[in-house]
Amino acid sequence: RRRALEVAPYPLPEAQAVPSFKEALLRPGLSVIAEVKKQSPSEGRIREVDPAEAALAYARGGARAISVLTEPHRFGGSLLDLKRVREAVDLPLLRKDFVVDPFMLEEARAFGASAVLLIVALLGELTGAYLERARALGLDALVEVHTEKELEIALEAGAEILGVNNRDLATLRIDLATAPRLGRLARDRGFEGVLVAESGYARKEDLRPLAGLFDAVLIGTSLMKSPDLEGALRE
Ligand code: IGP
Repeated sequence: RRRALEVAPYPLPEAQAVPSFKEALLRPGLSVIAEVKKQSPSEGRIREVDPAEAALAYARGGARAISVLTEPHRFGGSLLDLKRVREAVDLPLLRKDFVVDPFMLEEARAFGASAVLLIVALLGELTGAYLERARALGLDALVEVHTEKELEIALEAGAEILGVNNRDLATLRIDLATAPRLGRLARDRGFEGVLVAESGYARKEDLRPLAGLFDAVLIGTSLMKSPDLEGALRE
């Protein structure tokens, strides 16, 4: 165990019991992870919203889990947003951030997350070590890939929840063919875990290629932009 992992930059609140992210996604049908996201690099300002109120509307609309952006500079999020959402709803929460330090896992746990996002494009061969650390803290990990090479690393690392991002994080471009393509490839390679399609979903018919292949879909922008958060989810 590396010594650096034992040194906390600041004291954290004691972690509370949280519901299982993985179990929630495995319920029958395509589970929706609804995202609270006030701004993004591709959209700029999306919506001025109280994260707790948005999460409540999502919960009433039938979301099975909620993703909360905590990244401050590009996405206008914070750990306080995560904490507020934790206090507002009973659903499992995903801490959505660019995790690049093990301490961010401890933070996620302390502020009420059930799961963290691990982006293979950022972590590369370190993905397995982060996955192990997350597990040791009782956190699920959504391991995000966008290419075949990244998929290989994720499978090698032992990911149990695999997220295929339709958005290329370098160009910010969306291609909705990415998720079905890499999802199928993952299943062909024997992946039996939870499959999550991410980014760019705005219309009901966009979800059709996911049926029977994916367990869940992560939707942010299109929900955030709709005047009625609860109604948009029910559709
Ligand atoms: C949601 P969208 O297009 O519905 O807003 O996408 C989610 O997939 C997106 O926010 C996301 C993301 C990320 C954000 C996926 N991976 C990594 C920040 C970092």
